[in-house]
Amino acid sequence: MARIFSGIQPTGIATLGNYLGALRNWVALQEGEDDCVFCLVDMHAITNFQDPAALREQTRQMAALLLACGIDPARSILFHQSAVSAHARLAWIFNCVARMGWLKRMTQFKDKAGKNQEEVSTGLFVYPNLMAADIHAYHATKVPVGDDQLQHLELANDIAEKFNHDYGVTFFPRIEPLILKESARVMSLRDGTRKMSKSDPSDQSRINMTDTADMIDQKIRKAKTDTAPLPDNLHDLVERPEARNLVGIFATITGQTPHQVLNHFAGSGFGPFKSQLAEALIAHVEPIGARTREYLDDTAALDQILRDGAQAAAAIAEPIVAEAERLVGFLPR
Ligand code: AQP
Repeated sequence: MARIFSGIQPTGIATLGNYLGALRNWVALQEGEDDCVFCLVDMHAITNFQDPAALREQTRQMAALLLACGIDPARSILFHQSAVSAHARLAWIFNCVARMGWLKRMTQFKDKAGKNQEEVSTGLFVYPNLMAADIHAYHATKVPVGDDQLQHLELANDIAEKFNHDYGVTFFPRIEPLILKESARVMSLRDGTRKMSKSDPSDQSRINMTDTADMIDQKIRKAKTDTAPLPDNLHDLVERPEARNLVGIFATITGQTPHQVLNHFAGSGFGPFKSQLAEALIAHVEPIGARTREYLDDTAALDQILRDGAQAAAAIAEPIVAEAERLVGFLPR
């Protein structure tokens, strides 16, 4: 039996992108044989400034949403990262193992910092070291990731290898990415070349998993498209990123292939397609939003689930990180 670790940043309300690309896969993974550890990575979230009250609210909202999606605290560990100090302690050790040159090559840092590299937080720069610590603190060997995180996983393996080499041990295992065949990349409703993001300033760019039926309907109707009818084959969507994105969402949410969707809508304009898409999305998303609100109505119960999760997480991570601290030469705590 292996251990799976995955995290999500409470930087806003989870989007349809987070759901189709990650959360629904997490729910499926907990049905399998492996132990699952799911983490609300609030320490990663503050690499970009977060209003403190909003961060607290978003962390609870994300916990409620994960539960509403089907994460079951009786089967999986669900907690917030800052509640388990082992993450920060191991991240510091990894800050001292990883090399500047390795981090400078991370494309996500370059993308996120853009031309502003002197102004972003040092936390954003060492973010991959904390991510490596998140995983290695549990000796997790399987991590479900999208393509954009593969480079960070390779770095986590490089860090483990250097640690093992420097201290003459075989302590941290190799991590394998879990590339799920169904994992879908969902793009912005305003720009089919940018991914749908919970922190995008435009609410119209995304479907939030707590949006009401009216909001979903309105956002899909206003979603950017073009004037040509839908084609009968995928090749003709290559140059039409917005149309391709909507067809992809339709296919994923209804359990069809994009090809089947096009077979059905070929030659039609976007009107009927969009209304069926909105209908399918509402049927899927609205119950999750309603359950999320129910969990949020009882903050005390929600906080207790997170506290229990943190205790279970610490029971695994503490001895592993204590051993890493011993290996580097720290006196016992
Ligand atoms: N648009 C997307 N399509 C498919 N998968 C996505 N994920 C995020 N956006 C999409 C997947 O969701 C998981 C959790 O992501 P995260 O919160 O840790 O960070 P992120 O990838 O940076 O997600 P966001 O929504 O874009 O957050 P912000 O706006 O805060 O940066 C990951 O598995 C990710 O692949």
